[in-house]
Amino acid sequence: MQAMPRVFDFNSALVRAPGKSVVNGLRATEGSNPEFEIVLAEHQGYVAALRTAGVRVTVLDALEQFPDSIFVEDPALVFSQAAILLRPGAPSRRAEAHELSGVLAARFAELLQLRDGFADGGDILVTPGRVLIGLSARTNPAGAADLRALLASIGLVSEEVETPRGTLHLKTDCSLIDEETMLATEELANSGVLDGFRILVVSEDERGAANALRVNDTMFIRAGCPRTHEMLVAHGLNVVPLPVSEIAKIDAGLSCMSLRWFERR
Ligand code: CIR
Repeated sequence: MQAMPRVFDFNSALVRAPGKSVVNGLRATEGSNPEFEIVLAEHQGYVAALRTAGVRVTVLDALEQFPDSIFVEDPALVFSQAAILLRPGAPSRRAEAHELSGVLAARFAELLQLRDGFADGGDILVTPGRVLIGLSARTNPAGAADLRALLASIGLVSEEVETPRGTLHLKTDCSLIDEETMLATEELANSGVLDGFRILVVSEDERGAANALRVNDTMFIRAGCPRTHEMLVAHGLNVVPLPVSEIAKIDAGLSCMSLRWFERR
């Protein structure tokens, strides 16, 4: 009999190539624009790394009219049994969900759709026991309530939590490392949101490392975070750093560039 996949076991992923407009992606603070060529190289490195980790990756065409559409994690949620089209909280991103509908309908037995409020996939953290939904500037109570009903309809228990104020998404500040352990910023670790999990806290100068990505037996972290790297190796993980300094200029990290699921073949 086949073993049940763990929540971080994935054999399939969707990503979207960046368009040149990615340099105009949303960002919370002023700063230098990312360079398109470097974003592209970072994206290609990310895709190659997912493939090396055992994932079959489909690369969707760039959408110039949506600068942030490279961040496919936000407009949808995917599970083995179903996909859910979300309603991203940023007006410029709202139609990105529609752009995914055909692709998801072709791959998932069931395609559900958020009808009320707003929710970004970056606020949704899937853990073994329950799905955490972070309330944020992008995910509001109406969206969270509708999403909870949709998740319940496919057999998933969920819970609303608070994304730290001023933080873009819940997963900007935390990532699942294994069934019992989270990587998190100190602020989130102290908030109580992750109670019940063992928490490895990133140092203040490596805050950005909290958005990491566990895929099968590989733990991807952003390059240039030696303390986090060391801490995760000490935890027994196979750690692979990936450069994301350009996409970080538009407030993004590792989880946001893919939709990942375990397809039962
Ligand atoms: C945005 O503000 O929507 C994009 N510039 C960044 C989205 C990052 N998404 C994520 O971490 N899930």
